[in-house]
Amino acid sequence: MKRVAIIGSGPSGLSQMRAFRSAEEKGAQIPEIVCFEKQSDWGGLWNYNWRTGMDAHGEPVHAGMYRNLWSNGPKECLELADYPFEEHFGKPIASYPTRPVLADYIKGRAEKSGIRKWVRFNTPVRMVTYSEARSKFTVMVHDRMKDVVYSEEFDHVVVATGHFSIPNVPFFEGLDTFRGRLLHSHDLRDVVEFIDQDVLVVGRSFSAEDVASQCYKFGAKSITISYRSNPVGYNWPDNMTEVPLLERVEANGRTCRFKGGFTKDFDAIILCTGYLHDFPFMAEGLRLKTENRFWPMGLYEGVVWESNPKVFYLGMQDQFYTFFLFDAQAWFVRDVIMGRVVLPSGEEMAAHSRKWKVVEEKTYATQDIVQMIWFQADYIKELVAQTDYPLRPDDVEKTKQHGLEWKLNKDENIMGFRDQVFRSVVTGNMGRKLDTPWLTAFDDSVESYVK
Ligand code: FAD
Ligand code: NA7
Repeated sequence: MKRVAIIGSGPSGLSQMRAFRSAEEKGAQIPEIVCFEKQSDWGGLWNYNWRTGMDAHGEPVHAGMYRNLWSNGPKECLELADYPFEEHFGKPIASYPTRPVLADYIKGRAEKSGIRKWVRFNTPVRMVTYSEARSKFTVMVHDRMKDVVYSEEFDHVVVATGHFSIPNVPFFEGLDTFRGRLLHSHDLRDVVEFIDQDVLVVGRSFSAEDVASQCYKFGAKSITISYRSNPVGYNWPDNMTEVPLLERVEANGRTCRFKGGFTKDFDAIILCTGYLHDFPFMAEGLRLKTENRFWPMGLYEGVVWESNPKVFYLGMQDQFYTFFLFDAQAWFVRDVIMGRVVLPSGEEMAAHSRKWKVVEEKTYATQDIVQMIWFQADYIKELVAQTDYPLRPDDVEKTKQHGLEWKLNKDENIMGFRDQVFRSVVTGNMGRKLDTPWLTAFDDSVESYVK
């Protein structure tokens, strides 16, 4: 029987296991599945971890979500097609769930699927190599509970380790002399430490936007967002402002100088400068090397490692869509492994990827997030059309409207967009309006959100 190694049991790894389980439930003979997970539970980034730096075993802490993080996109753009939110919570809920609510939801489907037996927790993967002669992968892992390093052979490897956990930390002149609190957003756990403080947020993407908004919500004195390329551009409240890129921290260890000459003193600097795609456990030749893009190169249909199509990467794209994007990918990967989808030749795969890349680059050139969302929707449509994933291309098409509305809502009120609700393309039902608007809701528990 074929053996498949899945590395990581975050949302992507769970999607992969669910895809195989779903085939099995329909009577198919599936390969043997082994999932290696370095954390002690599944859920990936959605597990809140009070630790920063190293975990209890001395492994880099994977999860970088903070208290009171709410989804930054509508749940109707991530709902798992075979497990609606209504099934999990027993009633409609609002459209921008908190971190604990989303963690509970993804774990709910995994538990229901009975796949825990496939996962070896506390087991980081150290190295994956391929033998042409044997047509097998050797996966070397470290069982941290027994403190034993061992290797096993597999026919396929699915890398689902995410790409938002190794911080990208640029240096700015004088940063090493800064006397306030200095951190990357990966190490942020609670913004209450910034109440009444002057906070500098460096970066202009999703993390910068959300961390800055959280600081405002919880009562920072002022928030300054420093952008490299363009301002984020929302209609920010009065004590929030955008300035060009940080140039240096002055010798007094407090004053920051920005391009164009603006200066201001800060109590804290939060680097929201993104993450690195980093897969040190993949042997050279199997290792994806890319920036955070909607179309990373080298992956046919965004998942098949073109240089060795027995290796797959899940969720490696920049993400507007998430959980059902991972499902769409996982169903496709499953069908390739099970021989239901036949891959074209290497040249054809590369040509197909280049075609998508051209469209992606044109889309980037517009600098229009809605165009990027629609690009990602088109990609998902192409994937689901090739498998029996319950979400159909027409359903995905409908979510494009959600993406557009999401952007318009943010343009209208960046501190109020999370109060809006959307219609599920899975159940056809509207989300339930929030009792307490996001701006004044300080309890992110499942009980409070779902009540
Ligand atoms: P991850 O969730 O990163 O899971 C990867 C898993 O692999 C982890 O469990 C990890 O422990 C394991 N792993 C890593 N290395 C190894 C190894 N060597 N061996 C074994 N196991 C390993 N998405 C949204 O939809 N909405 C949001 O609001 C949202 N907010 C976000 C906020 C932050 C701060 C961040 C960082 C991301 C956010 N995301 C959000 C995006 C997020 O990437 C996805 O929702 C999702 O978690 C990606 O799933 P994944 O399984 O691909 O990766
Ligand atoms: P992103 O989306 O990859 O964005 C990274 C940001 O960091 C982006 O604005 C970059 O600027 C900025 N950046 C990167 N390097 C630098 C340097 N050297 N100087 C200044 N600015 C820099 O990561 P996020 O953390 O925002 O989002 C990742 C996930 O976390 C996402 O799924 C969210 O939902 C939460 P640029 O725009 O390229 O000029």
